[in-house]
Amino acid sequence: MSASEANFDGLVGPTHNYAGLSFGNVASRSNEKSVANPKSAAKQGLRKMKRLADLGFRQGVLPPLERPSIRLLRDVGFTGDDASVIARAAREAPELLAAASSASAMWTANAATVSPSADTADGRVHFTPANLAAKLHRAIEHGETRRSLAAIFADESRFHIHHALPGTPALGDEGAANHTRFAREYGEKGVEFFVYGRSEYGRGTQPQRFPARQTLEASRAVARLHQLSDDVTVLAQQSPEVIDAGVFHNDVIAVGNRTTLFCHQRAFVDQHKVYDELTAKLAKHGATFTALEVPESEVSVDDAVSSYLFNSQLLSRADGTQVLVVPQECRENARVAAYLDALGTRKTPIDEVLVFDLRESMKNGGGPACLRLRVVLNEAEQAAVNPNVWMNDALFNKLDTWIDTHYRDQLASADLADPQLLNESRTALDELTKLLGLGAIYDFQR
Ligand code: SUG
Repeated sequence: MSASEANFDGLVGPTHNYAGLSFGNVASRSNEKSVANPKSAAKQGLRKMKRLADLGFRQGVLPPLERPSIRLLRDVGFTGDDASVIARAAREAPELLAAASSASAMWTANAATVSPSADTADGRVHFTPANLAAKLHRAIEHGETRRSLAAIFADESRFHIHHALPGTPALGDEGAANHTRFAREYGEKGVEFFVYGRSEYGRGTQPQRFPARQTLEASRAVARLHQLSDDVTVLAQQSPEVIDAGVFHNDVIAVGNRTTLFCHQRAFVDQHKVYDELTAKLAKHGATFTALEVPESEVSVDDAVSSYLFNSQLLSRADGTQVLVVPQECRENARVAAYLDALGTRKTPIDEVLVFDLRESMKNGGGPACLRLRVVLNEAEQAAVNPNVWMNDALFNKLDTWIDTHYRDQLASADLADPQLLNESRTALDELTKLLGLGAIYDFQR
């Protein structure tokens, strides 16, 4: 059956701020405590969705989570009414209040790992929400994420939404940011490529400076849950030295689409063996694998980390040509800009480059690819998705007005102590769930 890839972008939530919560993510740490602009952050993300939808790409939206998370603050011992909980947390544990307030669910590449029905033994689309066990502010996402996925992909005969893996270091899972799916056509059986940073029980090298968030054991568990056979699964280890250079997810150094892998020369351990395995397994499904590898001599790993060249979206147009969606930081790095300009003169699988302003998200280490969850859907599956989440002129206008109504222009770290932020956020989310027809997905609505 014919299928296409839909991208579901996370709508930036009203509490978007810079709290320096992600050790190992260079941008997050270096922008700690700078003043954020939630309204422009949300609009930048929304404009990306709209422009890609206008270009004919299938585009959906995923709602933000309830933040600040009063549940987290109560779980760590703050009591009283909601305003007292926030006031005490602000006084006694501002770092926990910051974790409870992060709008990090916007980076939906970390929401879940998704396997298309063409690859799974039971012929359903499988989703495993990521436990995001490496960081407190992210480890509190998966329960709510699961509820919103279940509200959007509700038909259990077509969609299987698993529970997150146990949230423990041995099973640290960061979702689709460390997963790429290759196939000749989206609707055909393909190869799912899982990239991990370390193994809990195996031997092997580990980064020394920054944490490896994804384990081999977690990747294997997700492949098992999704009923993927060996002939559709390839596992590879991310180079520990690039994790130490700030590549905290594989999607900061590699992106794939259909039969193309666009990546840096230093992305993986035993990189050529990885290509060989992808080539051999894809050949079994009639597909010819191509790696477009960028050498260190043209773009260094540091350039890749600061520009987010590989945190791009590689999208197929209807005629089969491919578009690379990059953040504007790629134009501001001379070597990366030169590489992108040279693409036009070389024979590569990338036919066009589109540049987006995603500055607000980028300052927290989230580029175009972080902001989207890819879901390959055949026609029947597309028809089973909640229709209200598809981006079009009407939804764009509604969301644009909704952002204008509910979002602050600025948010500084001190503002997280303001109990009014919780009320504003709840009012906004309540209206959003009605607008998207999602039912009661938040705790405060129950
Ligand atoms: O998990 N940043 C996110 C960025 C996630 C990017 N996602 C992908 N590469 N797919 C993270 O590190 C920063 C929040 C702060 O510091 O306020 C943060 O969570």
